Amino acid sequence: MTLDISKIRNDFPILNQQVYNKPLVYLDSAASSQKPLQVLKKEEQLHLEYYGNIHRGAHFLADKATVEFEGVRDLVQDFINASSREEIVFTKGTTESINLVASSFGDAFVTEGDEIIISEMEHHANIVPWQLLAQRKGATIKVLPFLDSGELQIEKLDELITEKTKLISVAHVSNVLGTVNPIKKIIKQAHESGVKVLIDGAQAVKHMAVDVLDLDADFYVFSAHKMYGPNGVGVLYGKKEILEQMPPYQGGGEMISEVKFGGTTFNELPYKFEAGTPNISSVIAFGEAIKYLQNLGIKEVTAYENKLLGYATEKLQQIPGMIIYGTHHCKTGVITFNIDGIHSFDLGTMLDKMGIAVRTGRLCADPVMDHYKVQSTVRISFAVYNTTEEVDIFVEALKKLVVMLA
Ligand code: C6P
Repeated sequence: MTLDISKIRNDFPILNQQVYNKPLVYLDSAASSQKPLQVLKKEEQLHLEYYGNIHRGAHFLADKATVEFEGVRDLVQDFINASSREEIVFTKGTTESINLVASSFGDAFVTEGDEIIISEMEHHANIVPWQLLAQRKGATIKVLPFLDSGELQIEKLDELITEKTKLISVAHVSNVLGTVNPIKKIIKQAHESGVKVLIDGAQAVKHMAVDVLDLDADFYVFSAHKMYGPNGVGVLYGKKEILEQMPPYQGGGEMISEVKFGGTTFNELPYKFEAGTPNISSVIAFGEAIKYLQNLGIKEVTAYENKLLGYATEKLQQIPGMIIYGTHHCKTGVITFNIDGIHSFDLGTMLDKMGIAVRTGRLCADPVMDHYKVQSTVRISFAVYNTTEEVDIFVEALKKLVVMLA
């Protein structure tokens, strides 16, 4: 079944506007995607009809909100094919999910002299929490490098994994290079040495089907706001037997079973990791984002976005001075580039004035910038609502800017 993109665009009224008297072309969905009406309406409906604090109320509103909230946990479980709903922990986002694991798994399992492997293409959110853990515990961070094409050098894992390795944490898809990493292979190899693996799926979940059981991932984390959901919500998937052995991340209401001044017992999974009142309205609206993607059909979405990526790549390669970072054939979602002799910030600012929203800068991935010895880049990123016509508008704008600024 092919997707009806103009029908899809009707679900995103924000796209149908002019900025600086130019039709908006939104090419920044890797930073945050826009939200369909279904998501926006759900949040409004909750506040108009049945808002109440969850898990605590002895009244109709609280009960209804609780049922809806817990229903979204089931939707997430189904969406990533987890074996049980207890394995789905709601967080603020990918960043908090990684911090939770670094803190809690780190406390339980990482000791002085241990090693954690991350890759050279990680977002800062998948670097800094491990550095903080390493500092606390006297552990070491080792880095799996990538080739200029954007391909991870996974053959180097053999020499990187030692008997001291406790965890490998790697992106499913790079937010700069777009590379889709061979995570199933990485996980298999890690498990052969008894090493656990966390997958940062922030840039993957809206583009492709994710099956945590098939991957055998120990942890898989992502944010709702990059997959048509509200901001302020993320997911930590963790295998039940590992989560059970991990201590709580934060203390407070909800995460306890019984509190005495002499000592506290903790709640069962997943509540042990959900201290305090969660982001009730955003979680409930997130359910609509998952349904939205499922109704479109994730396979159709993948195929359409890959077509867009191929189309845009081919057009961009024809622009003189174009340098694309990340040219691996297994790629999705983003194109990061510079044009020889033109500053990326100038391009970004001028594109904005032409109605085209892109991201510029270091993309929260300093090591990737260092790899290519660049200070800054321009990135375009796609979602299912983008069109080849928008790519044409962007490419024509870029051609004009090359003439103006070079
Ligand atoms: N990348 C980008 O423009 P949060 O902020 O917690 O929702 O996601 C953090 C994060 C973690 N991992 C990867 C691979 C990411 O891409 C991001 C967020 C955005 O590339 C904002 S910096």
